[in-house]
Amino acid sequence: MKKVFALVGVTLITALSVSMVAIAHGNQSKVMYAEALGNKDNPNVKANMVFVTLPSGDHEVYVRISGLQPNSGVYANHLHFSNQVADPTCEAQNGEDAISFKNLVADAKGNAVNYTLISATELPNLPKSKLYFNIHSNKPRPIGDYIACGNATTLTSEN
Ligand SMILES: [Cu+2]
Repeated sequence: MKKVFALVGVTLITALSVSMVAIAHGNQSKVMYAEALGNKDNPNVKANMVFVTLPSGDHEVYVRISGLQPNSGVYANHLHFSNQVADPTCEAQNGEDAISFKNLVADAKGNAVNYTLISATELPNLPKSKLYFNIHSNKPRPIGDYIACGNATTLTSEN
């Protein structure tokens, strides 16, 4: 019996030191979040975007949107940033570059969700500028003006 307890103890200590090493090396996930609100032509549109950078460097992105016209097709959505200006915003729409997510497809209730996995190889570093999340109109062209936007904030950071 004593041997079993000793083994459990060693396992716990090992697990604890592994996670402490992970924290010491800054191996935590980084999370960005944006709540996108519809512009004045699309007041009912609302979306949430969660962008998680895993310790491996891969990124997992989840978007949920509501208030679209029922069955109204596919919507391009991007996290915009800039290599020209430090603080691109929704208001200014001045992020000339973007990270693309899977299209959002409006269902019969005008809702949609997507999930995009972006590998560390595809996106080795997060942009240095501020970021904002755009959902684009799908008319008159496939990627039109934005219908909803939210400035991204970082919820947790490496430390
Ligand atoms: Cu865009």
